[in-house]
Amino acid sequence: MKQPLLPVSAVTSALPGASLQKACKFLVVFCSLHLSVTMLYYLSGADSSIFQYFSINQQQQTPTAIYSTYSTPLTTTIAKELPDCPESSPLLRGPVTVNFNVQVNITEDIKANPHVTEGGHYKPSDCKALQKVAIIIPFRNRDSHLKYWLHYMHPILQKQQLDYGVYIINQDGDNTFNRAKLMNIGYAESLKEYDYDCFVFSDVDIVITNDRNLYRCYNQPRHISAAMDKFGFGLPYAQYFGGVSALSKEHFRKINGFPNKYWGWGGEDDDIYNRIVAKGMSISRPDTVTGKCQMIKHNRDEKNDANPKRFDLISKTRESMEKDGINSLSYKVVKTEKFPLYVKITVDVGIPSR
Ligand code: BGN
Repeated sequence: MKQPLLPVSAVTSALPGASLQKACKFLVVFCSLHLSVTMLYYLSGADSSIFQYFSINQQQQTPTAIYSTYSTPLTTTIAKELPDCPESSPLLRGPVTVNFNVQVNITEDIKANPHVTEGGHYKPSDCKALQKVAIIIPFRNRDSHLKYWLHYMHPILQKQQLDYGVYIINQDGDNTFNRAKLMNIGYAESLKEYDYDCFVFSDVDIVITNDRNLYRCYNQPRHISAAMDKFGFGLPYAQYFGGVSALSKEHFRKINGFPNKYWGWGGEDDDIYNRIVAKGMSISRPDTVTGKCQMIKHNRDEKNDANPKRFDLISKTRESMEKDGINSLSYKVVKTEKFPLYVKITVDVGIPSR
C-alpha cells in the first residue's frame, strides 16, 4: 500500500490554501499589469477624459500653459484677445504735406482706404486701440471741403491706431447755423451707435499737418488746432478753443456738454472754454510744431453772420451752463446716410427763440 504523501486530514486542509495562494498571485500579477498599462497610457499623453480633467485644473493656475496644451476652445478665445496698441504708434512719421490746390477724388480715396468700413469706421486689426473716438463735424453745404478732410485725415487717423468713426452732422434747412448744438447732437447720436469714450469736434475745413498731433483724449480737454496757418501758426488769444478739440465722455458730462443757444458765428467756443475753466479743468495742447494745421480759405457762409448776442452770452456762462447743454438738447433726426468714409446725419435743430 502506498503511503499517502500527507495525511488525509492535511491534504484536505492544504487544498483550499493552495488555490487561495494561486488566486492571490494571479491578482497581484493582474494588478501590476493593469497599473503598468495605465502608467504607460498616462506618460504617453493620451487624451483620456480623466487625465484631461486633472491637467485642466493644473493648467488653469498657469495661464501660459493653456496656449501650449489646448488648441480648442480655450486657445481660440484667448488668442483673439489682441494686445493693447502702444502709447505711441510706430506708424507715425511727423510732418504731412497738405495742398488744397491739388484735386482729390472720393472714389480714389475709398479705394485708398480699404480697411475703413461703411460709415467711416476703422479699428486696428493687430492691436486693441487705446481709445474709441467719435469724430464729429458740424456741417452744411461744404462737400468741397469734406472731400479734402476725408482725403487727408483718414490715412492719418489709421496711422494713429485709433478705433474711430466719422460723423458729419448736417444742419437741415437754411435757418441760422448753430455749430455748438450740432456738436452736442453728434455726441448724442454717435453714442447710440458705439461705446465711444472720446469725442473730437472738428471744423470741416481744418486738417492737421503733423501725424503726431493725436485725435484722442488726454487728462484735460485738448485743443488740437493749436497752431493754425490762419493765425500765423499760433493762437489768436490764449483762451482760444476753436477749430479742433477733444473731450472725453467724462469732460463732456462735467461741463453739461456745449451751449445750444449760440446762433450764427462766434462765441460758442469761448463759452466752451469758460465751462471747462468753471469746472476746474484746464486746456492741454500740442507744441506749436506738432500743432500745425491748415485751413481751407473760403468766404463766410450764408446764414452764419456774426451773432450779436455772443458778448452777452459769454459773460453769463457760469449761470447758463447748468441749464443749457446736453441736459436741454432737443432736435429731430431727418435722415441718416452711411457712406463708405463717413456717416451723414441730417438734423433739424430748430430756430432761435426770441
Ligand atoms: C473770436 C470769436 C471766436 C472765434 C475766434 C477766432 C467771439 C466772442 C466775442 C469776443 N469770439 O473773436 O468764436 O473762434 O474769434 O476766429 O466773437
